Amino acid sequence: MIKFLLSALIVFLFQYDLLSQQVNVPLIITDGFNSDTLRYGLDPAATDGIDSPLGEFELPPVPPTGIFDARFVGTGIGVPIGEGLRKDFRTGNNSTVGSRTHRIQYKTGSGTTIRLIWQSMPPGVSVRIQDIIIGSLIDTTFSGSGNYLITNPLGFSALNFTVNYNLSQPTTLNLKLAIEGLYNSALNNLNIKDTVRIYLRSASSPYTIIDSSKSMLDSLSLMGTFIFGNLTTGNYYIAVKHRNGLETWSKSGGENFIQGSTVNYDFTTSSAQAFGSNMKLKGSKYCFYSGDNNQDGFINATDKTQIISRLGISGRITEDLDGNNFINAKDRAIVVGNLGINKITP
Ligand SMILES: [Ca+2]
Ligand SMILES: [Ca+2]
Repeated sequence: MIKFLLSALIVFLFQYDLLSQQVNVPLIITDGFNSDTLRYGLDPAATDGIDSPLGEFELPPVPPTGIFDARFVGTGIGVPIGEGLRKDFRTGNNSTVGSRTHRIQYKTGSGTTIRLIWQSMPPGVSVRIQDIIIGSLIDTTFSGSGNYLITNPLGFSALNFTVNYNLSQPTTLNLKLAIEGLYNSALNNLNIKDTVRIYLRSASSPYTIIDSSKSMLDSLSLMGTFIFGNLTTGNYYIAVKHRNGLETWSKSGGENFIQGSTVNYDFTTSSAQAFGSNMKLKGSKYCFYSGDNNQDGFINATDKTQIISRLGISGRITEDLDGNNFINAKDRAIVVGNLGINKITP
């Protein structure tokens, strides 16, 4: 029973943490005899002031000489936290990119030095500590696990404590598409696994490229997973490039991407899934046109000539439109069937 309650509690805490999107980082401060754990971080509900719902509370005044103390203070940085806090959270969440400035203040009890100890800081979080006199007598940045010794805590009794958060969460696109030449309609698969590159482009003119990602299409599922690290929430066109496929964009208006979450898009279900309905039905699947061998957005005589010049050659080369590792009349027939087809974009 106790075991069950414990695991239920762990599940609850884990989920709560995910839901709250809170970032909570400990910092141990010790004089070698006594120590305190301060906590800093981000919470969507936090303010610069004292947030009692998050467990922040104002400490009593600093104790007299000879008694150890460590706290966050607001002096000199314009933060309204009274006598100070052990826990100092600021507005943000687990995808924040930016910095937050705190100030730590400490004094020894029985010891003569102060040591800062940090362990397993979250990836993407780093802290710069600087003296408050000129900012360069102590100036060091830390992350991960480690510690820092202040040998003269009377001279340096407080430090500016700037936390840099670079927590942007990657966004995932699960994309399904078929490329005409590679698609085998009888088996409903691709003859080979092949690489495609996705450009996410702004949904409004001039349709700037915001991010790109390369991945392999699975030959059985016709799917690839693409990870984007640079995009913020918004509407984007999914523009697809393949070594001999005609560049094809997703349907008019763009798709909504929420940073850190997953988008699914299937080009194969309807010609309307492509901008300008620029796809070809093969069997039951709508496919990207094959044959833009020089990737200029036109399937024309130049692409045909490129195939003819390589007839009879073996290997994994651009002009092998059907992916059988050989350039022959079948590849030529595909490009001939598509002559005059051009890419269509907004
Ligand atoms: Ca071309
Ligand atoms: Ca071939």
